[in-house]
Amino acid sequence: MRLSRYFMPILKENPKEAEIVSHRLMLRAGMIRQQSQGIYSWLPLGKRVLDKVNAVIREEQNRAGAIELSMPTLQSAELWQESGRYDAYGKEMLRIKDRQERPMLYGPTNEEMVTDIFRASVKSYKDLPLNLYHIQLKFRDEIRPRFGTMRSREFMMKDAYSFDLTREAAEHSYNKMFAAYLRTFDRLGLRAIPMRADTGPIGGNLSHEFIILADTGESEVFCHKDFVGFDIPGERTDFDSVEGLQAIFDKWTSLYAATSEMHDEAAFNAIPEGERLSARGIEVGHIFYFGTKYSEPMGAKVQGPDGKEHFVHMGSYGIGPTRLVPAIIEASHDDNGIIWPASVAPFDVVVINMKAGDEACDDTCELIYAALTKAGKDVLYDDTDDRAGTKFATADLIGVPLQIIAGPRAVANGEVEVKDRKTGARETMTIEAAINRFVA
Ligand code: 5CA
Repeated sequence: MRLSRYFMPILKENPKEAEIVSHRLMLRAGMIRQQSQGIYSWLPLGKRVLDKVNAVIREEQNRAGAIELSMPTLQSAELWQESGRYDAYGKEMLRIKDRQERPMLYGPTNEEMVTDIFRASVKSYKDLPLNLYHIQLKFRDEIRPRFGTMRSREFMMKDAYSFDLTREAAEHSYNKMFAAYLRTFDRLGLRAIPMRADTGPIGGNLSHEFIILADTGESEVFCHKDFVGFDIPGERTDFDSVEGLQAIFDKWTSLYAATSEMHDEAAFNAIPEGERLSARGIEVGHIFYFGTKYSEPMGAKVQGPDGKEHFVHMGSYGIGPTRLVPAIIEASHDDNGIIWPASVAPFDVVVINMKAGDEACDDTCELIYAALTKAGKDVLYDDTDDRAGTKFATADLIGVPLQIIAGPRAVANGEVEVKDRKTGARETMTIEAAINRFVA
């Protein structure tokens, strides 16, 4: 992508409305724009990051055996009347009428709709276990939308829904998502700690929030310090192994960890003082087991091996991609801007032409740009005629992990500089070596 032809509206000044660093940097880097309170457009740079976050989420959901589909944002009120949540959900639900005056709503979550899909076609235990997910916009008319896309009214959610014949089988499904979440957040460069949580309007009795520690987080959390060093389940995790996944779950729930709603002061104080962690955190995922809460009122049942009909045991599993993007920034930035983990960086590398219009600089940059693009890298080429200082500031602000800097003096020697955004380390090398470093 040539920056001269891209759309990346950088802000020079710090936007006044931004209270936390991630919101400030997302606005400054031209990633998002507020359209009305708590409702955002994702501009091209932001969209790239969001897509990469979703790609990681999708890979790990698929690895754990979940199957992707797509459900609509608008739902009929009837489904919610069946489950009894239409009246219970309150003012957070945006209610709409169509031209026939039929009550509709903008979905805040999809338990009812997915249960409807399930009951229409699944009739036998032989089709279980089943886990269906989608990545879709949601709307919740939050009283206090704030911090940009961290807590917005319209937001994206990956929501998965599992169906099983028995409680034991449903616990295995729960553990699959538990392990998948540990892997997902790790791949996004985050250390998320699962904590016992309140189930709120989703319901049920088993629930964990995945929390990343951050001073600007909205949740107050209490846990054992050792979680910070726990091993993440590897790529070869066998998601079909009931014992293997139970062992992961048991290990990650063996020490105290709870949000303020579930906090047990006495249990926390039983931890030796030096090993206690009381901090603020950001909830990036939330998983629930709620048994037959929706399947019973909505009549979602299958025939079991005993020939009888059984209401299915369900769970739901949410991740907030549009919250994860600012959460990653909260965890990874410096005074100059964002520092993206490679897995979600909008570009792999930025090529900075320090003197656009200079033949040698132009040729060198074009050569590098073409070679890296051919090698399948996402390359941003700063071919604008801005001052070098402005270009450096922009490259640092948008947080691309590596920069290749081509200035007239180095280019005259057949060389360029490669800068690591995170460490700031610069290395001069031949043009060929620079290309090979990325292609290899
Ligand atoms: N149906 C269940 C799980 S699929 C559910 O709705 N869970 S939730 O309410 O906990 O939301 C799941 C995730 O969506 C949260 O962990 C959070 O990451 C994200 N999320 C929820 N509300 C917002 C919001 N207002 N803005 C941004 N992200 C949100």
